[in-house]
Amino acid sequence: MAPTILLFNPKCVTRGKQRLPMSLLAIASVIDGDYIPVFIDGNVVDNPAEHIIEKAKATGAIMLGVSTMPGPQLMQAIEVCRQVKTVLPGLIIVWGGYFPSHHGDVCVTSGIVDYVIEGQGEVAFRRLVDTIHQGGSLRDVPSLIWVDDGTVKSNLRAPLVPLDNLPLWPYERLDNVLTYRGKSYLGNAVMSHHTSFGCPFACNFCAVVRIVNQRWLPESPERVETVARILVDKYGADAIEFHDMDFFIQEDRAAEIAERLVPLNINWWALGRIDKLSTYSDHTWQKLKKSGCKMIFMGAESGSDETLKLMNKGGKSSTNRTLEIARKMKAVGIVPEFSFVLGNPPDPLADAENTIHFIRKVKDINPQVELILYIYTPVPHDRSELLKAAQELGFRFPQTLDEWASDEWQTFALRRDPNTPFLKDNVRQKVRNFESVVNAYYPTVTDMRLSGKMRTLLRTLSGVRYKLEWYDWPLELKALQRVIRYRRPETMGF
Ligand code: B12
Repeated sequence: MAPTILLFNPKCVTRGKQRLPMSLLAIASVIDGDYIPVFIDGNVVDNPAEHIIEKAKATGAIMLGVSTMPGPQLMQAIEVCRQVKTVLPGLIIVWGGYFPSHHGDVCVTSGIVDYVIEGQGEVAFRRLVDTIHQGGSLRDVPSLIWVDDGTVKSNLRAPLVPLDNLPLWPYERLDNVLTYRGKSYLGNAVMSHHTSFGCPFACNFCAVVRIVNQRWLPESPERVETVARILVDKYGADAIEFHDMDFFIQEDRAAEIAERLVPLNINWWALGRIDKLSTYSDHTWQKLKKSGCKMIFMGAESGSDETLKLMNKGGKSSTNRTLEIARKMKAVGIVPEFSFVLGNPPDPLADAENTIHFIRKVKDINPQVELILYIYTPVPHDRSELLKAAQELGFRFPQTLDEWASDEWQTFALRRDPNTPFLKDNVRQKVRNFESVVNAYYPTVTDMRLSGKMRTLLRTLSGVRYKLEWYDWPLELKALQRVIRYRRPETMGF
């Protein structure tokens, strides 16, 4: 009988909004067959620690793999792994994903995580599992971080593997794949996929840089079609969210994927860069539209060309291109979703005010533009001028997992109130007040529960404020948004 490997996706969404645990599906794909991957999803079960302990006892599993992003997911990862370690100290706990890839030493010195795999996980995880089960030296497991004789050791990263060389994800190993079909603006059975890994750029605020070091590994259009057909034909998806860091890096690839998606008759959403998309031909835009592309998420980041430079946004990024793409997409009929990072050092207040002003211009051009407003939140990044500036102003990352689990660092991870020493309360307040007014004046198209009447009420109530640029104390709007439970796409997805 093949040995069992337990895989845990800690809770990161409200019940009913769970997405396929893509990170764990990816690492399960390379062990499936020789080992039996068993998934436990904290978004689906109420007491994951109990489930893990029961399953470990029932199957004799000796390893638990955990995928961890910063934020609430990290909280549950810590809680559950601590409980599991207390009951089953012999169960080897391996963490991978965004948080451990950035803070591996904090994880392996916590007493609850035995190993961390940094970056792309498939090859390294397979090697670790074989080493644990069949013997061998930990020194030969690439991308591994662990503690040996009281000191933290780390091995060189595994070479990146092209995605077409990896097995398809074993959806059938999930307890019930249909649990991962959601309802949204896109459709009634929305599922997700990731058609590429990484990003060739090195923006100073971005967590992806450390994971792949400016590489982008795309699946071929054929493979994307194969996966989309599995989701549609086998699991009944009527829409797909493509969560890649950048789906649109190659125009010919995006155009071919669009052509291949046409017969599937689905809606879809993906992420891309403004400078890349602004060079796409009209012909390609028409293909995207025809294939069901409803909305594209883009990092517009700032209303200042200077700040874009400071962010090392790279390519041909500029505020003019942001305005251009807003105009272009209005004509094509695909909704742009722009995220902005406000409150950047060295002068967070001036930075926030400038970008707020710019957002008004964007909305004048295309009122449908969806907005996601983040506050600058440092990530470990070897070459980041922004991080250096933040550190000079007193910023430092937590040194222990328990500190990361504190309320203060939870809000940091959500990038809404990062509590950074240089960010004065007035900046955060300014951004949040503006957000309440602009979201009331232009209610999101993605909230299917908002009736026409509700939209009119929000717009009427906020009209004077928006026109006069009077954002302070929008208590009446905040109260109304609370009553109607206005959805914020940046924390809830759509
Ligand atoms: C899907 C997703 C989500 C989903 C969660 C899906 C789930 N797990 O159930 C949702 C929408 C809920 C979500 C929420 C958040 N997310 Co999120 N999310 C992503 C996204 C788009 C894709 C992740 C993914 O599945 N990738 C596909 C897989 C195949 O790649 P991967 O995860 O990197 O996994 C590989 C390796 O990392 C490694 N690996 C991963 N896990 C494991 C585990 C083991 C044991 C091993 C060995 C290896 C391993 O191997 C895998 C295969 O190579 C990423 C951005 C991105 N495109 O990567 C952001 C991202 C991870 N999220 C991020 C953040 C910050 C959040 C939030 C905390 C905050 C926010 N405001 O967005 C919220 C949390 C909300 C909450 N309540 O907890 C950031 C993390 C930033 C950072 N500093 O590290 C990212 C990078 C987005 C970004 N560009 O900033 N997210």
